[in-house]
Amino acid sequence: MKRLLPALALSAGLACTLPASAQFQKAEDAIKYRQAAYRVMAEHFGRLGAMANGRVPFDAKLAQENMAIVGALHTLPFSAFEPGTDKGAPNRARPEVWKEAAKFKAARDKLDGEMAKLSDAVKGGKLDAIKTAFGATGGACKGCHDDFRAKDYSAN
Ligand code: ASC
Repeated sequence: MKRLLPALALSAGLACTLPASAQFQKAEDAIKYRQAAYRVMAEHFGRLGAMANGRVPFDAKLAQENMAIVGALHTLPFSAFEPGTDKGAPNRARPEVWKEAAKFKAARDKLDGEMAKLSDAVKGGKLDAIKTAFGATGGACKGCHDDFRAKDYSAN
């Protein structure tokens, strides 16, 4: 018990510095997490796009590998837009992410739906269907960027 008490006091102290629902230690961690997820996703979405747009030859296996990564990553950033994570590190999230939470959720749902269709198309292995679904998914990315992403990074 003697050894447990300081540990309890320490964890209680730490808990006080965090918002109630925090999964991240600090806002900076959430910001870096979502930026990292977007960065890796963009890389693999881009590789898929290179095939969809004919810049590189279509390779069904490679398309599936890239899609698996994009499919896993695209939900991750949304766990990291907790209230209070507008500041903490330079970022481009506009205040509307939190002020218009229902609209942001709708944009996320739109992305989820288009991603599911893209995943089906990639599994189907037909380049025409992949092209169409890729375009629609890119449109969902862009729609959210237009409404919720600032042109410039915040200072902090
Ligand atoms: C990408 C990428 C995005 C989206 C967006 C679609 O490849 O990095 O953010 O597609 O540009 O409009």
